[in-house]
Amino acid sequence: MAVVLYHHPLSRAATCVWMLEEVGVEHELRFVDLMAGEHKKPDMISLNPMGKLPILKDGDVVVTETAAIGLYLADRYSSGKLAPAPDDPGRGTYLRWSMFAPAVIEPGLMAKMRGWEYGAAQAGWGDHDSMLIAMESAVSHGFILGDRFSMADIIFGATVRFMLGFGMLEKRPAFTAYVERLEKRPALQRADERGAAICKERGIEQPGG
Ligand SMILES: N[C@@H](CCC(=O)N[C@@H](CS)C(=O)NCC(=O)O)C(=O)O
Repeated sequence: MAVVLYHHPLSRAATCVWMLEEVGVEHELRFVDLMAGEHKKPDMISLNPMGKLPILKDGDVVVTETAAIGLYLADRYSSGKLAPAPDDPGRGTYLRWSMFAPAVIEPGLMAKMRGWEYGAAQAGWGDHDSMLIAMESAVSHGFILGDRFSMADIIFGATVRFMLGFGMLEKRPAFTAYVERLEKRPALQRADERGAAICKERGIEQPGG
């Protein structure tokens, strides 16, 4: 099979399963045992020198970084649908919030949780309150592109969903309503079911499960 996702169900690779389910491309999930340190073995390091999941292989193309995997899959297999075309007026908004998740939300919430001291003007993720207001502005009107669901909603939305689930993000109404909208997606439900089935099969305990 051309498309292979190196996967562990309790990792960001779970988000990539949702991406693959939405895009509808045939693929294989290749289990990497994070607990046994398989992601630090030479064959994995040769694909991702960071020694981290997820890793997507599409033929000879290797893509790491969850957001990049989403943008790649949408452009390659769902252009004009999950990815607005380059000349679509929604393209800028789509890219903006796709990048916001790993560049601002992830470090911003980690900084908050760990009580990091930093200068908000120098740190790319800025101050916490501004970040929350920006996030609300992105999703309070529906999906990132309004009525149109796109890959940006998986990249941004999976981050919001995960951070809410782990109590790292304030439960503001705009965020909880957004996650409710996302959880209606059959592709997300299928991805969750696949993750749960792999956990069951391999005896992996799911948080809260
Ligand atoms: N920036 C990366 C983060 C990847 C990452 O931190 N993956 C975690 C699992 S969710 C991992 O592989 N951790 C194992 C380790 O670093 O040893 C992305 O967005 O994909």
